[in-house]
Amino acid sequence: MHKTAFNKVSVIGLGYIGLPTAAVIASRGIEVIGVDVSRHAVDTINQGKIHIVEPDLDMLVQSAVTTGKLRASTEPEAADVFMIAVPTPFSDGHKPDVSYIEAAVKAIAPVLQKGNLVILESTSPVGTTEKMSEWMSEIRNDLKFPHQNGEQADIQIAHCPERVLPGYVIQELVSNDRVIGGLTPFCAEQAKALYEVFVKASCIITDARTAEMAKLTENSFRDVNIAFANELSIICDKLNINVWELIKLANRHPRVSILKPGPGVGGHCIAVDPWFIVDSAPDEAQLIRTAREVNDGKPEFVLEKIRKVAGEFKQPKIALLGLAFKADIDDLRESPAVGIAQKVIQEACAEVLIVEPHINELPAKLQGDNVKLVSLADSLGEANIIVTLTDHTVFKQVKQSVLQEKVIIDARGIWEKD
Ligand code: SAJ
Repeated sequence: MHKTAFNKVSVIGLGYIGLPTAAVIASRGIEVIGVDVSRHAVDTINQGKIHIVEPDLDMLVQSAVTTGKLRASTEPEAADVFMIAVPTPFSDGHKPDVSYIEAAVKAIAPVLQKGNLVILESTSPVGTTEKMSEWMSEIRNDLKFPHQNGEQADIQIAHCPERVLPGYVIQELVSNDRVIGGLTPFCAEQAKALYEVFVKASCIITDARTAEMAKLTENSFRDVNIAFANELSIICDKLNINVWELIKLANRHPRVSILKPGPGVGGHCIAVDPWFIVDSAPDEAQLIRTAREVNDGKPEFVLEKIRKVAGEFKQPKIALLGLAFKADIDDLRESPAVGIAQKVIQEACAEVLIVEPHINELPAKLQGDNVKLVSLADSLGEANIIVTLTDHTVFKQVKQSVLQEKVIIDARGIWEKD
């Protein structure tokens, strides 16, 4: 057994998880080298700047780069620890796509040395950590890996799923408990020692498969609960009941805590991860699959409302407030708001004014003759129909008097009276 030193940590993938993790570890005085395939990301970070929006991350990266503790590169190099934080999307038919993990693992394999620790942070289908061990052993048959050699392995491998909430990443990286699953108990112990360098909460050890499933379970739990709220909103619409008031009243029960309905579930996590469970157990995961379908169906419900209202105007001008998948971030990934906007534009049922304070230009798929990106003030002045798709704080601050003459579809319930 080779105890791992933590003098140099390499973080593979400098996105929403990898970059904050790299910067936090560097802030503890450890040398960190961040690796990403994007030249733009690498160059931006090496200038002490960031290519994503996340509160407080800019300051942290700037100080880590200035003190020389963090630098970025497009090429992996030798280190004591490798942390993999690359995307795990799904491909057609909601099949998990672990090709980015495979590519990352194959890229680091040539620089691995005896005693190294490799940690998978990316949310992954059950069995991926074992596969990582196999992929690396195919390239490095001079080294012993845990899937073949157990505690006698030269390389330790563990899964520690990231579980930080976008918008609160810096805080939650330090304050959230971590679940650490090793391919062997020694792998888990080594990974735990690393996380204890920067995590203030508990680091709990288990095996890799349970850690993989724990992460998928957390996000599926949330998806199922959001689906409940979304289904309620559709039922209430049919029964002519204000769902927001209903939820507020039901939540006064000491054991009821219903989440918020919305225009659907977005982001790269909750809208994706439950499918990994469905893929592993298609016949058994019935509730989890249905929840996904309910949430994926919600944008069409909002669209139907928009079409109906637009049909009542001679010259409908619709303001769509928000494209990001949730409040106060710039992330448009898997955003139901983007899908809704795209359909409204394509169907050309109105002139469309999009308000998204966190972007400077509309994504290509939302460009067209009948659409423009405008300020909140302009949209409120010009539009006759206003649809809330993201609950950004600035939208919540709009004075009710400004909305009086407008038709409102408040899919986020941001203007509901308390
Ligand atoms: N949403 C609702 N109603 C709600 C709560 C959320 O419609 O009551 C929507 C949001 O608007 C958004 C989507 O759900 O479109 C997901 O947002 P979120 O805030 O629930 O979660 P994410 O995707 O930003 O982050 C989740 C977190 N997981 C859990 O809370 C269990 C986070 O801790 C994970 O680290 C992250 O997924 C991840 O990376 O897996």
